Amino acid sequence: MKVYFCGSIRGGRDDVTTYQRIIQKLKSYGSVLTEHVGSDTLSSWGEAAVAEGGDRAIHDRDLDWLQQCDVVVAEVTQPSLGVGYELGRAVTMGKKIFCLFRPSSGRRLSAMIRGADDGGAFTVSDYTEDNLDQVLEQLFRNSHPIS
Ligand code: 6IA
Repeated sequence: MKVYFCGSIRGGRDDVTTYQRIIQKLKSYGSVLTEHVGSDTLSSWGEAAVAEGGDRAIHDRDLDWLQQCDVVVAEVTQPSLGVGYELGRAVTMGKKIFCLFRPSSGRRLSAMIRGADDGGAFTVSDYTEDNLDQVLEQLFRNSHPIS
């Protein structure tokens, strides 16, 4: 199974250790196409230097991976335009989507994400640092992605 993980990059890197935890867990279900999202060395400003082809190349490569994946997992606590865009594109591609939100952050999730939960292909799950593993296990137990 190919998993596309979304997490904030230029939107802010406050939750990067949580992204790393999620990615580690996701690797027990399949290959994670976007492991760099959890990278410690990817600062919110410095990634342009790393990406030789610039923003266009990042966008096109990510959409290509999004097309290939079986399931999209997005950590949506830290607001990110890129993550919101990826989710919108994933919906039109008909992908299975799991969003993870941490209410203890004190933030309120966008109505466009919370309100997209249809109890089927698009789900939003609230989690805590303590129950993250169990929430992921439950999501993957109940899902039947293609291949
Ligand atoms: O608006 P944001 O930057 O917060 O958007 C974050 C989302 O867009 C993530 O879920 C990524 O999938 C995608 N994204 C944004 N910037 C990059 C990027 N930069 N590389 C890959 N995906 C990105 C360069 C990284 C470097 C290691 C080559």
